[in-house]
Amino acid sequence: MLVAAGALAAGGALTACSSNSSASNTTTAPPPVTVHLATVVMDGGMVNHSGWPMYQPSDMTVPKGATVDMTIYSYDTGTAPLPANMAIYTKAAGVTDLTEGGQPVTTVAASDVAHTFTVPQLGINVPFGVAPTAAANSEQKPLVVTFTFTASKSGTFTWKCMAPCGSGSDGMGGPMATMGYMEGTLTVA
Ligand SMILES: [Cu+2]
Repeated sequence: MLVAAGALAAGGALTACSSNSSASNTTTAPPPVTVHLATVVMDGGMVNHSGWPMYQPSDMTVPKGATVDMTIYSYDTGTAPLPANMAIYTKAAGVTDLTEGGQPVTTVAASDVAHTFTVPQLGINVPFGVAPTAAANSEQKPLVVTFTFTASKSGTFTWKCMAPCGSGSDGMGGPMATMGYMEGTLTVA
């Protein structure tokens, strides 16, 4: 009501309305689309599969050309430090406005990394740390990771975690080598 009254007062009611979403007779390009995407990282205990942290969902689809506002809610409290030869994955890449726990982030110290969300073919890398320590007798809260990217290339791309959070001597086995756990697909269509 306030908006309508203001627009009328300004003598611009029709202009204000047509700028919202209805078709314009002077433009043929579709309006930019923003979509929201969310996934949750659970530790193995939460999915009854000890030692097998999991992204859920692990297969995601976004429209081509969309601006994707993505949120990762990570409940994992354990680190998986990146080794020196993987140091590149400590730096955020291919995304803007990365925040973790409400703070702007560009790099996560290798020793603090819990997981990454990495889409090699799209140049996207998002490292993040552990979930906040829960007070006694209170439920675990997630680390909230937010960022934005543009899905400009169509296809089905494999995303993966680059932090050695899995099994085996190098931490790259088990969930790190299994689709639906520490890897999955991002489809741009
Ligand atoms: Cu991981």
